[in-house]
Amino acid sequence: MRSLALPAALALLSLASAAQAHPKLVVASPAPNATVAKPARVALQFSEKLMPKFSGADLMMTGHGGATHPPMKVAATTQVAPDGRTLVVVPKSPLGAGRYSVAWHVVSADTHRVSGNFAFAVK
Ligand SMILES: [Cu+2]
Repeated sequence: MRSLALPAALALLSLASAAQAHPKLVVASPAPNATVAKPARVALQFSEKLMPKFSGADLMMTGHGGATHPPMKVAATTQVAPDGRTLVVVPKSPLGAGRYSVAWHVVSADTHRVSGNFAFAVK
């Protein structure tokens, strides 16, 4: 029976880890630490479908003109795209040259909450 028990245990283990998968940030545009020309939006694509009600992102300006300043929130709207797994942040007015950070938090369909942040620059 031992030869059967081990594969069964492994199968259970992989089921368990699939059920406990957390949403991961797969790709962001602008990419973390990138310097880009004025982006019309910031898009964050996750590995799992998100619950729109509990998912969002704050866009902050953290510096410009070579100086840093305390994070200033940028007026923007945030939505989950039709694919269900991409957060799209659209600033109300075009982003000026400077440094920005994006602080995101998402809850996936299986109720796991994950948050993170990254920075980018606009030239
Ligand atoms: Cu600034």
